[in-house]
Amino acid sequence: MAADGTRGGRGALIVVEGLDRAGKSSQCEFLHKSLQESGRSAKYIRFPDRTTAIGKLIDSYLRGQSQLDDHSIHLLFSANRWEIAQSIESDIAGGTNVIIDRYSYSGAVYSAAKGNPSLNLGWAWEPEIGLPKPDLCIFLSISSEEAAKRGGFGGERYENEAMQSRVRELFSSVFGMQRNTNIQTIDAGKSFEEVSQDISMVVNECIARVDPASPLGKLESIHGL
Ligand code: Z5A
Ligand code: MG
Repeated sequence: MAADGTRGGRGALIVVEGLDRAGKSSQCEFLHKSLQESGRSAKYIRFPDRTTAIGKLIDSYLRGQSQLDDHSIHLLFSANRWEIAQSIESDIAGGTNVIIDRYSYSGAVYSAAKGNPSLNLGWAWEPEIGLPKPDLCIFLSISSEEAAKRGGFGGERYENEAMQSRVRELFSSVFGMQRNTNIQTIDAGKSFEEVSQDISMVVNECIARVDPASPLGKLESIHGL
């Protein structure tokens, strides 16, 4: 089955990015269910995928149970994507729409936001080059005031205001420099239903536009990083 429920054709790769508590996971789950209910083949993946051996190292680091050099943990996050890249490509080729909750953009900005002088955005993006390129990247934009209303930070690393405000600036730099990538910013401060309607609109447009004859792209270097 193809992305739009007809025979033949490939699926669409849809990435959802955003700051902490923007609603990425709840919206991805809802989108996944909606696509399936409309008869489309769909899969939901989230990064970090904490179930793999690499993912378990990441989980332990995020919970503060282990310490790792900034570059090492950065490369583990990237390796966690590479270990699943082939299966994403084959799902897409087989006509399944794949929804990804956080991807390379989170990978680059969270590591660069640490302010390590030998780990800037340019360095952080390099290991992402060659990974499957999204047909659509949705950025769920939320103000720190709106995010604060959704409950306090959890106990994980990076869940503090200073880090989040650097992440916000870096997301805007990375997305501002993207050429040839379909990035759609959606106001995630609205009600859940309003946000899901906005998401559904851009996703349906993307799925309708995916050219069955053109294969999934690969992430490229970002000019200016
Ligand atoms: N990280 C990294 O450094 N490098 C990488 O390569 C990757 C990630 C991939 C863990 O990520 C950390 O890893 C993260 C980035 C870093 N660090 N930080 N910060 P994660 O994805 O596992 O984090 P998470 O625990 O899933 O949190 P989250 O993604 O930040 O939350 P969310 O998915 O965006 O939000 P949510 O769980 O869907 O919703 C949050 C709450 O808001 C929940 O109670 C909802 O019911 C509520 N909600 C959702 N939408 C609404 C609306 N519209 N109105 C009101 N309330 C709402
Ligand atoms: Mg989440």
